[in-house]
Amino acid sequence: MKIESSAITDHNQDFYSSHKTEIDFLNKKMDTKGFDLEGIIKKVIDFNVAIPSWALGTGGTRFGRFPTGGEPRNLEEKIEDVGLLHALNKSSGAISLHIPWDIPENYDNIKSLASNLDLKFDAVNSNTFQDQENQTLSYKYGSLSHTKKQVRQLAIDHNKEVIDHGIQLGSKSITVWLSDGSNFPGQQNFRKALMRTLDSLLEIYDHLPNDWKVLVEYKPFEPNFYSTVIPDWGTSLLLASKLGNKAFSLVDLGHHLPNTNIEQIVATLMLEGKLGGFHFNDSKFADDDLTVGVIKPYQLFLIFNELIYGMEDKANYTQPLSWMIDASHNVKDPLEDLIQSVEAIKIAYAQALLVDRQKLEEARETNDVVLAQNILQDAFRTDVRSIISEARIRMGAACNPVGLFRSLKIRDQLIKERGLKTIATGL
Ligand SMILES: [Mn+2]
Repeated sequence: MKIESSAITDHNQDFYSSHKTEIDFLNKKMDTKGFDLEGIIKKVIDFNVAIPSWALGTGGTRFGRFPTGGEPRNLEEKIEDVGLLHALNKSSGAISLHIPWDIPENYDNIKSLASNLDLKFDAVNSNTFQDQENQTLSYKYGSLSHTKKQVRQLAIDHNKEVIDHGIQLGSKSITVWLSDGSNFPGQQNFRKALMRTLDSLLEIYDHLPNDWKVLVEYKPFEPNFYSTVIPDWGTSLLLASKLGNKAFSLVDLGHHLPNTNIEQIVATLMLEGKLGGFHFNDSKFADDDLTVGVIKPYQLFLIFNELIYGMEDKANYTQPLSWMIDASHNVKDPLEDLIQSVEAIKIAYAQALLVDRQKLEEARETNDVVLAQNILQDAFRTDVRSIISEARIRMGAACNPVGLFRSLKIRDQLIKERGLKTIATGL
């Protein structure tokens, strides 16, 4: 299905007068504080977040799965769903594919479908955390770190193949997340496993085109519960540094132990010019795949505060980060959930743009702890939703995307088109 632009215009008309009151009020307030609201609106407009193909279907847990209905059955329908999202919010203009779940049958058809919906292809993702049908060697005991050379070679070749698919589609990066690790003390030689992983990554790195990046993702536990080969940002940075200047670390918010100071990790990686990508989600405990900003919005704001420092540091920020949502959980309509996630990201970004950095720096230099805290919280407690709405209106997106999604009965239409019992590839 397609959303007509007239549906969006009509929808926005209903919001316009109340929105105008709110944005005018905020504009006056920010003006007296010396902020350029216009510049902030432009930055919010320019901020796009890629949607992963696996977030378009209802996620499951190891206990079960409760599909929503009308879920995309193939790559074409996944792209159509991202097209719907992008039509509603004009901020989800890229899709991130997962190979082998999303191997295109015809590159040209897939590319023209995407470009008709104003979508690009973000990072491609490899998968060596499960065995594929007819796979003769198993990843049960690891992939790029496996003790057997033949298994490592299978995983290396797979990653090269993922890069080749990405080249055809116009992607510029590959994200490597390994589930490799061990479940029991003694099972794995840490040193050998890390060295084997580096050797494997070097082979993959050699296959990268010049204008490509490899993003090395880390995770402290799960599916392995004693150790993972790339558990933390230190190991990721170590590997990325050894690989070369086309290799970067990728921070996934859910891939940290509780209470980790993620904003400090962001600050350090960006100072080193080694942060390449970002996966947004939220969690109460670990990799919970919850909607961005639903549990820890202040942390998200603090992370954006550091991301802005990083992006403004022109000497070390030489190429744009890959921004992506990485979440897939099991009770909401996946499209409504993604709309909420993109909104939460933009809110945190806009709030962080309202930090008075000069005053904050002065407070820090004079060790005025109270003032420093107040400056940050003053920005965090500003209601910036009218900025997000203003950005949406200017881009031709819906003022209230979830509201329009519901009033147009998009899920009902998708169920009518695709059926109630549909399962996306890979889920
Ligand atoms: Mn991730």
